[in-house]
This record gives sequence, C-alpha cells and structure tokens, in this order.
Amino acid sequence: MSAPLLTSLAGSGGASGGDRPDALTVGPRACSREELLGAAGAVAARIAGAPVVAVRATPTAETVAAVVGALLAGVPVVPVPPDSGPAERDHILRDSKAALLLTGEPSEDEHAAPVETVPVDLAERAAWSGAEPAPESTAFILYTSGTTGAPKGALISRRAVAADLDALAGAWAWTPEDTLVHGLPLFHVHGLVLGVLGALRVGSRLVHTGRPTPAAYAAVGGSLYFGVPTVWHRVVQDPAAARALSAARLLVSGSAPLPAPVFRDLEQLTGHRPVERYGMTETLITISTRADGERRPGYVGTPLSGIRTRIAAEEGAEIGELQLTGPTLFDGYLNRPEATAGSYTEDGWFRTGDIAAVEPDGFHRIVGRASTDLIKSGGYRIGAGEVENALLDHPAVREAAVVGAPHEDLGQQIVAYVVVDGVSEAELIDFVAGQLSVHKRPRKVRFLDALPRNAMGKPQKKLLPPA
Ligand code: MLC
Ligand code: AMP
Repeated sequence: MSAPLLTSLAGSGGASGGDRPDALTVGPRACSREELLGAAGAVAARIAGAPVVAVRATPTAETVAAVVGALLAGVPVVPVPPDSGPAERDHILRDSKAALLLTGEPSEDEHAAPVETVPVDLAERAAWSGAEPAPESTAFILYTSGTTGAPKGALISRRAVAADLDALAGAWAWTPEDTLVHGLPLFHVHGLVLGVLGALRVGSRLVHTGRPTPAAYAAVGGSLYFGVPTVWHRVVQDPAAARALSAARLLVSGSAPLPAPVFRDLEQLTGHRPVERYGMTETLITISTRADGERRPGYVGTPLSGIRTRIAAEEGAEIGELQLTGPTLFDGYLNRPEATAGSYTEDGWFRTGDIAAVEPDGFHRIVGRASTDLIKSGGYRIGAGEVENALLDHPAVREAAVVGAPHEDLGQQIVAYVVVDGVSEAELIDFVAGQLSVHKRPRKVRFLDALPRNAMGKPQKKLLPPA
C-alpha cells in the first residue's frame, strides 16, 4: 500500500531536492521546496471547497504551484493545454464544470473563458494544515481524445497516482539523489504526473527546460531524463547534445513507440540503452524496463509492481489486444458511463486498444493500435474525429477525413483529406490550430474531388491516396 499523496507533497524532500534553493526549476524560475509549498498553500487556501478547478498548464512554476495547491486542498485538477483554442478550452471547462481557472499570467483571450480566473502568485505564502483527502478521491480529470467526438475527462484518483509513482521509483531506482530533467507539457500524464509529482514524491530535484530541445537537455547535467520518442530522435540528430547526456544515470522514453534506430543511436552516442515504458492516460504507466534489468529495442519490458496484463488473442494467435488490471487504473470517464463500461471487458479488465505480444520471458512488445483513428504525433494522442469535426466547422469544407501518416520525427503526422469550395492548405491548418490545441493541426492537407466511400456511403480511409 502506497503512502498517501499529501504526505509526499508536504514532506521535506530528499538530500538533493530537499532544501536547495533550486529544488524546482521551471524555465528561468528556480524555487526551493519550501517556497513552492508556501505558494501552493496560498492556492489551497483560496480554492478550498471548490468542486473542481482548472489550471492553464503553461510550462511555469506557477502551474506547479497551482496543481500542488489543488492537491493539498483535495480539489480535483483539470489541466488545460495553454494553446488550446476556444472550442477545445471551453469544452474542457464546461464538461468538467470547473468553478475556477488558475493561471500564472492570464492570456489575452482568458477573459472570454466561461469561468472566473484566479491568478497564481509565487510570492504568496500560506501554511496548509488540511487533512489528507481519501485515497479514492479524484486527483486529476485529464482530458483525452477518443476516435470520435470531443475529448473525455479521465478520472484519476490519488491512490492511482501514488501507486504509479512508487512503482516507477522502484523500477527506475529513482531516489532523492537524482536530478530529473525534461521539458514536456504539463497537461498530460508524462510531463505532469511523472515529471512533476514524481520528482516531488521521490524528493529529487526537478529541472523543467520549458521546451524539450536537445540543447536545453544537454545544458542541465541531470541524472534522469524523460522524453517522448520525437525528443530522443532530435537528440540523436544533435550528436554534441547527445554526448553531453553520457554522464546521466538513466534515459527514459515513453508515450509512443521508440524506433529501434533511435534506441541504437542513443546507445552509440550516450553509452546508455534507454529505458522504454508504456502507459496511457486511463491507466498511468503500467509496463517498463528496469534500471537493473535488460533493455531491448522494440520492447517496453514487464508489468510494474501491482499490474497484471493479458493478451486477448484469437485462437492460436500470439498477438492481440493488451488488457490490464491494477491499482493505477482510472475511475472512468466523467459523466460518460457508456464509454466507461465500453472500455472494460465483462470480467473487469481494462481494454487498452493497443495490440501487443508477450515473449516467453515476459517482455512486452507493443505492435500497434487496434483503431487507426487514434493518432500519436510527437507523443500526443489525437482523435481523427475531433480534427475532422474542427475542419467541418470551416464554412468552405464539405467533407473531411483525417489519418496519421508515418513520419520519421513525429512517429505519425496528421494528414487531412478534404473536399472544399476554394480554401488554401495554410488557411485550413491555421483554422484547426485556432480551434483546438496547436498540436492537433494537420501538418498536410490533400484536396480531393470526393472521399472514397463504400456502398453504404461510409468513407473508406484505407482507399485514400498516399499522403
Ligand atoms: C506552428 N505553431 C503554430 C502553428 N504552427 N501556432 C499557431 N498556428 C499554427 N498554424 C507553433 C506552435 O505553437 C509552437 O510554438 C511551435 O510552432 C512549434 O510547435 P509544433 O510544431 O507543434 O512543435 P513540434 O516541434 O512539432 O513539437 C515536438 C514536441 C511536441 C516533441 C516538442 O510534440 C511535444 O511536446 N510532445 C510531447 C507530448 C506529450 O507529452 N505526450 C504525453 C502524453 S501522456 P512555441 O511557441 O511553443 O514554440 C502519455 C502517457 C504516456 O502518452 O505513456 O506517457
Ligand atoms: P495517452 O493517453 O496520450 O497517454 O496515450 C496512450 C497511448 O500511447 C497508448 O495507448 C499507446 O498507444 C501509446 N504509447 C504510450 N507509450 C508507448 C510505448 N512505449 N510504445 C508504444 N506505444 C506507446
């Protein structure tokens, strides 16, 4: 059984993270753990009793203080991507019924948000002495895309977060002596749950580089580095930056498949075979290779402590849907009982939608996704349907079909096939970037006279011309 979440947030940290003035560095701003907890305590005092709060999740220390403050007060947190356009932002705020939007520097259009904004000031201080909320209570509502429709809010409990972070600390031998470095967004599991709460719970120092560029990673001299495969691909393209990571203890990749050539280039340039781990918003991280174990290109390792996996394969086949149970699983999608029920088997295992195989030695290999309508681009999960709907909101677009085309750097890139009345590629890309988070924009648009359809009139993505 893991220790409660609050204990770790309010604790004193370890030798490295503990009382250093730069225990937490986000971009240009460094603060001690005490300063962070003071600012978070002030946030907690302001929002205590609110049913749900949203946080505009810029890569700043204010975001960290806002999230920690909400967790201290036991108020569920909804991170909002800072570049999400009005359509996506307002959906998240309305669907979650967030009472307040916590924000460092309010953005220009923030006044248009359908909730009251509350500024977060790192100079404020208050001691928080509230009791630990129940482990089953919700820590986060994380919005994530399905194949169709708008993103759904996944309910993540405090127990799930604590269990996952403890299992990962064990697998990666993560200790207070580590300095964790990454520059990932603070609105997803990878950057926020692992990349911020992990460091706070373990007591290690954290350096968030603002953006995950090779030069910024190389400049820090940390011991533990997190990246999505796109980040590692960019690191190996920059041999000087890659070599600077040789002094690290562990390089960790996740959120999308790490291509074997990138694994090998990393080993050659840094001397490290990277740890690869697998996870999902709904399950947190569930499978990983270990600091003290074998790391094999193309494999994500073995289930973390407390997690059980199985492969739902057809008779005689070895490859099938990966299904999971364990303490890190979510508590369903907010207000969507049917979608929640549909994500579990009759006997209560979570259906990941990923196709996998397990070797006789227990090593798991993720083969792909069951549905091509969930795209992974730069480690971001993007539903084809959400992008299609955004395109169809443009008055000149009559039909739209969106796919993820293989891409060396991004894993997949979003390609839109459209039937339109006179509109340019750039205009459509900007239109989607303006409505949704910028990373959901198509990188390419192909213009067609008609979408290929079957006899029933359903679009046939398999018959689309190559991107
Ligand atoms: C470009 N930009 C535009 C634009 N085109 N802005 C407005 N309109 C347009 N048409 C701007 C962007 O705002 C951004 O600005 C800049 O151009 C570059 O944006 P980009 O092209 O999207 O960046 P890119 O280089 O492609 O990003 C690569 C990346 C990013 C690796 C940095 O994909 C990334 O951060 N990925 C991490 C995703 C992640 O954390 N996933 C984890 C999910 S959890 P500016 O100012 O910002 O430079 C999960 C569970 C698990 O999966 O297992 O971990
Ligand atoms: P998200 O909900 O954004 O966390 O995305 C979860 C999805 O990312 C999973 O269902 C997988 O398809 C994919 N994913 C995460 N980690 C890996 C990995 N190491 N290898 C392959 N796919 C991964």
